[in-house]
Amino acid sequence: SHTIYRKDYRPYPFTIERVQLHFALEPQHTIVTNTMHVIAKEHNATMVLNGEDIELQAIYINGKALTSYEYSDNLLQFKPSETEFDLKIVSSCNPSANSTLMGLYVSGQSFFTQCEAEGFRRITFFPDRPDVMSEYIVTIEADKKQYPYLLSNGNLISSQDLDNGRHQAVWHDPFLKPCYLFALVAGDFDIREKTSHTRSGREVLLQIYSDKGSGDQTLWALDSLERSIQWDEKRFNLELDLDRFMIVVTHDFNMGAMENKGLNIFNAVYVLADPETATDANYMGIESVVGHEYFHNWTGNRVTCRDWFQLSLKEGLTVFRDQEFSADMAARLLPPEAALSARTVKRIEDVTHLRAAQFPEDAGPMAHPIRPDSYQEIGNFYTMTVYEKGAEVIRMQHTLLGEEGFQQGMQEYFRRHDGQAVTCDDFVNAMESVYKARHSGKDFSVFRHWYSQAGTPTVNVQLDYDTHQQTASITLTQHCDKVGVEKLQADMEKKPFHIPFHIGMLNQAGQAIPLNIEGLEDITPTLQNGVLLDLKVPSQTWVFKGIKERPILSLLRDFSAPVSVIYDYSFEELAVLCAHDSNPFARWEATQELISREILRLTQCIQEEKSLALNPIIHQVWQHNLSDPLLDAAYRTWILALPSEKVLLERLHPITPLALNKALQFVRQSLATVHRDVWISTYQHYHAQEDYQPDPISIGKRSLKNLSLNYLLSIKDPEGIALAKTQYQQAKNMTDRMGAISALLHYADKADTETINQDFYQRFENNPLVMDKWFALQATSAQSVKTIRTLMDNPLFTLRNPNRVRALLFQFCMNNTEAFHQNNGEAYTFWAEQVIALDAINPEVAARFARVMDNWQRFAEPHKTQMQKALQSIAQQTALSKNTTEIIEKALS
Ligand code: B3K
Ligand code: ZN
Repeated sequence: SHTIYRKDYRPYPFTIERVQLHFALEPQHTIVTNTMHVIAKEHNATMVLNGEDIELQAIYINGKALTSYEYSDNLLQFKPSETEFDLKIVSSCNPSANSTLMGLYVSGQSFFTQCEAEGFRRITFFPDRPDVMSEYIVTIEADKKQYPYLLSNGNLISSQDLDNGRHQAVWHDPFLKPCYLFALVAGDFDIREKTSHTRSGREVLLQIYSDKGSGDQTLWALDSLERSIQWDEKRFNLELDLDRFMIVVTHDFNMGAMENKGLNIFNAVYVLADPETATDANYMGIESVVGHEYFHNWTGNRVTCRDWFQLSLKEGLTVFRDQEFSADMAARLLPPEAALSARTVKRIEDVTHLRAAQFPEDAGPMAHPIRPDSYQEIGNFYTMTVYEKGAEVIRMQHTLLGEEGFQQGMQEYFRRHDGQAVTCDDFVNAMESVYKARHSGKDFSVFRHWYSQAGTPTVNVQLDYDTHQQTASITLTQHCDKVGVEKLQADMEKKPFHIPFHIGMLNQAGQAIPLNIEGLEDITPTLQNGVLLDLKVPSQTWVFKGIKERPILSLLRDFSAPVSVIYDYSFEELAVLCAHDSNPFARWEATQELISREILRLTQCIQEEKSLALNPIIHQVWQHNLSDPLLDAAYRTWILALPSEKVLLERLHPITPLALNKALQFVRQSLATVHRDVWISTYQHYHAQEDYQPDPISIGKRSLKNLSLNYLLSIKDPEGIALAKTQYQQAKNMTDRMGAISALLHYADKADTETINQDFYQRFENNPLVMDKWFALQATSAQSVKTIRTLMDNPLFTLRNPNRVRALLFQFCMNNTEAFHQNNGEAYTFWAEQVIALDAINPEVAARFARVMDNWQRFAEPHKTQMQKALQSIAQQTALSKNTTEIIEKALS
């Protein structure tokens, strides 16, 4: 397959000042007339336009038919004889046959578009690259009865009725934009709207369009949008630049949502919510994605990417912004202690997500720097690395600069680049200019390696305590192996990363030790009794004076850098941190580290068929944290929960999924048995029937209650089962209902769950988002592939709807260890079959699904060989998409 390299970037030799689009919409045959005003920037250049899956009807230059052009391999090329001209291209497409959900497609009864990254070429011929920015005027013409609403970016200029029951609308977007931000929607919708005022007093119209009958489920999304607007004004000094901001819902969408200028298009799961059908996690997801897409209006749209290698410029930065938005919203109105706890819970969630999904990516065949150097298919690079690790790299700059310095850097970035298509380097340059001014010329030259190198660095920590001198010397040593494509570059030498490493020290009684240090210039001001060590070289030692006893180290507080820490803790030291660390993030981390070590040890015991017993220190820690009155429910849930199975799998060499799963079950059951009465009383304490509110305090109570239920059901405790059944039946909100049914389906016997499982189905049969939850529950609790095949025969299942595919197939293959990794390898064959079937329908989603086997080489036998065979059976297919080909090729290389 064809590889594209970052180093090959060349500017486009033409400016396309203005694009006038005319759409004559028909589901099976839409005609697009595209008139571009073009100005040549170079003498004698060839004009190259992309076009894919569309039929070329005619080309005109200044009204005269053009006959001398070349058209092959999805490229239309010609040499214009003039330097400034109107180029008109007429083409047609078939939106109802478009199952890729890229370009113009039909979902339900409506038309939608998705252009990022390279979907605009499926609508019309155009230089489909983000550095070609134009003004758009869009005319949409369609049947009025079927499509009463005709939407595009910017402002509505006019609308009028036409003959034959048709009508048209004309939209104008005053801001220059790349074509990936173009959007069109046509259909019939419920609308919820409100007018709001920006900080400078401008009136703006905020609207949410959703399928008929769902308008009463858009309140939370609309409020989230208004909060996003206000937050961006307050925290980032950025104001909405449009008079009108629209969100439209679709049920068929390849991902979460899309930030098209003024016309965001959203997967229904990130808009529709009411207490009966949406969980707390859904509410939080909506707030975060509505925020994310809105924040793109500045970070992505006003300043966009020069080329797709720069994707993290907008995505890493915008994820960082949405994480901070969610944290600020969670902490809002709370007293300082509770606010810190709420922010920490958000941080724990984000870090867990990073470790569970990005760390494996960074250790596998698809590993790439946050700014990749090459790709075959850009659709495959909307990754955890570009997004979530990208956000960590922005967060480190925030840590190094402080909030005030970071905001100064942002202002400088917009001062330099507003209205431009730029690079990650441009962003770092703006931040660096502030850093240099504030830190006497220190620069970001080492920091930039985060953009050019892949892999998760390890930081080895060594403590040397000198009793006589009362000094504690801390030595940090970093290391990062070559990963992914780096391994193929023989001459590449990995350079050190710039790692801001936040630490604290505790004495043996668990009290914080105030830190004094030699060589103060390497240290930023004190953070909650801790310090930030600025590691920029392979290895460095810091000496702390006046330390009266051997300290217990609290390391990488708040996860100040995306690294793995190696330090030889004793169980006793970890137990002190688990109970006393004043940094709540580090305290949670200690609980996870303690129990992870134990789970990994037990996994080994299972492999060796030894008997199992849980270290009593674990029970002491859980006992302490179950009853510590200072902890709020949300935070307590996290420090009493077991680590993510995915995070644990990463620590096994080789990966033995079934043994790990057994060890996890053993630990869960052991904690459930020993603390059984406390789980019951905790459940009862937090099980209040209040009116549903998605605020962090109420969410925390529900999560601790549902965690208790899970522990209790893991040992099939009869009282626990009864509580779960009652909770299901009396539930007034989906969080309670899901908490109960999920615990029952995953742990109880079938006889105890069948009625409830059927009740859930019948109750919500007509709600696709809730049926996705039902399919996901079946997928994660299924015992075998056979069950999944039966579910695929259910009339509500279809491979054409990405949400349904994610609910059933992704969930089974990614979140059901026991059934997916059965020793007979049957599920791997099933997976390969489904990748192939899905690839013929939707390559972007299929390629994502194909990544299930990314780290097959690290699995133990018999898994490894079986997985390889499954991968090979896909590789042998002749008509595989570019997307899936890249994933499979890399996995097998
Ligand atoms: N920018 C979009 C990504 C769309 C990519 C589709 N292949 C969503 C987001 O990050 O906000
Ligand atoms: Zn984004």
